[in-house]
Amino acid sequence: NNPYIEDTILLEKQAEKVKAPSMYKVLLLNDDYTPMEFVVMVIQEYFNQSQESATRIMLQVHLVGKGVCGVFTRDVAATKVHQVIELSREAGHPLQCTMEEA
Ligand code: NFA
Repeated sequence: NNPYIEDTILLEKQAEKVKAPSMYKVLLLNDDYTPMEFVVMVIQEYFNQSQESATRIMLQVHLVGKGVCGVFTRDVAATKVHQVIELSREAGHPLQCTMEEA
């Protein structure tokens, strides 16, 4: 009786596949050697935070052991992790950066 039933079913199957991308937190981990100013600079430059916000995140990492710098799609999060680690190694610091599903 519904002449559009087959098209309707096709559209419903397609719609089921359209979902928001998984989001990932990018975290910095504390260590005993990376200078605080370097961590603040990294957070400002790679996570677009003000000096005040970057300082808050750095202190959270320093005091609690880890802290979230931002939440991104998987590819963007992975790129940030690699960029932060690369810059830290070039600067001779052991700073660790990682990602986990939000
Ligand atoms: N704990 C480091 C220090 O005392 C500072 C630091 C903060 C390192 C956040 C890594 C991440 N110099």
